[in-house]
Amino acid sequence: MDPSSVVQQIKDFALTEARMDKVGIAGIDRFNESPEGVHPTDFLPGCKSVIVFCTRLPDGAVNATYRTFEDLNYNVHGVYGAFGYVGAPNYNLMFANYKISRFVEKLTGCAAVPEPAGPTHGAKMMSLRHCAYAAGLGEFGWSSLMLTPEFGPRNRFGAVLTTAELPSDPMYSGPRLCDPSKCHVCEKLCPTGAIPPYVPGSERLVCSGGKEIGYGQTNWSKCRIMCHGTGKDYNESGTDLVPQTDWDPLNEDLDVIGEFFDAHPRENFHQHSPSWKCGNCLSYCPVGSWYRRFRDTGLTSTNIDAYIDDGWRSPT
Ligand code: B12
Ligand code: SF4
Ligand code: SF4
Repeated sequence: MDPSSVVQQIKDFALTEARMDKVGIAGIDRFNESPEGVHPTDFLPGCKSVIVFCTRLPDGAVNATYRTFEDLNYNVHGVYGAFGYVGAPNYNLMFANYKISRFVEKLTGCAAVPEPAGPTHGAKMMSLRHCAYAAGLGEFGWSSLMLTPEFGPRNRFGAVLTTAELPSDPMYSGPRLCDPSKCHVCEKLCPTGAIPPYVPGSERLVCSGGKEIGYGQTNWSKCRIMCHGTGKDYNESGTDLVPQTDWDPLNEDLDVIGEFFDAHPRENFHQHSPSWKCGNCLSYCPVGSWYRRFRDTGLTSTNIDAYIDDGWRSPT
């Protein structure tokens, strides 16, 4: 069968039957720089292509983070957990993965492996943001999130690995989406300081498809303090699980998170512990029509321009 017709059928299926918002393909050579253990062939021997897709987060789900941080209405944050993070988006991706992998197997006769989309499904995972970059869906932002021109960071990714050899999509070649020398929104609005200030030369460099890009070295322990809901406003412990003064925790300082949420599974929403209790870097990033979607609609009253130099505007 003509490879371009196979690709077209797979993409049409992903965008219609599987209801994804974007799809791209990365040939196996795009993963030449994957670390050992998370290369696609570690998951599927003989893997030749990775089909990567995303589901856009509804603006109404993103609204829940504004209500939490701007109105201090912590109860609303469950809406973000359910419809912006671990609930609907992960399950939407899980079913899309399943459908697309079955379609690819039927169409090509080759093996197709659905990759889990989030921690809900356990096990070691490939890095889906690197998969999305490799498939040309967008570029990394300083926050380390993957930005698509259409939705900025407000999308979640899924991937299907296959032994079918499919032509790669071009790498993203539009205007640079993020300029951390001018935009400091994610750094300044990160409540734990997990996202460092931009310092030239401090970025983590990655390369795929001959295109190198750098992004900030986010401190995951600091990020987890917020995402896992350790603050007393975010769980029923009555106290901060990790002292608010401990802004540079070691992994063992965070063990208490697992212990608390193991004992309070009601608060976890099908996960080992919640991981949706923040999301500011995702919600306030200007890329992806932020002003039109969120400022002009009145969903947020935060003046992100206070954290942008020289009137910089994202190209999308
Ligand atoms: C665990 C996890 C977390 C943890 C820890 C984060 C971490 N990266 O360790 C916590 C809870 C803190 C977290 C927070 C958030 N997360 Co999270 N998280 C994940 C998860 C489930 C696994 C990440 C992981 O450990 N990957 C495995 C390691 C190997 O990958 P890595 O660290 O990215 O890769 C490193 C290397 O191995 C190497 N590498 C790996 N593969 C490759 C390939 C190539 C080609 C190259 C060159 C290099 C390379 O480069 C990296 C640098 O060392 C992913 C889903 C997934 N499977 O990707 C979502 C995921 C990264 N999270 C996501 C989101 C949305 C969030 C939050 C916004 C959640 C929220 N509260 O709203 C925050 C954002 C924080 C931020 N600034 O990025 C989305 C990101 C979407 C996007 N637009 O980019 C993902 C992709 C889930 C999804 N299905 O879309 N998350
Ligand atoms: S908030 Fe600004 S610096 Fe951060 S990722 Fe988005 S565009 Fe880049
Ligand atoms: S999710 Fe919150 S704590 Fe984590 S990096 Fe983003 S803004 Fe910072």
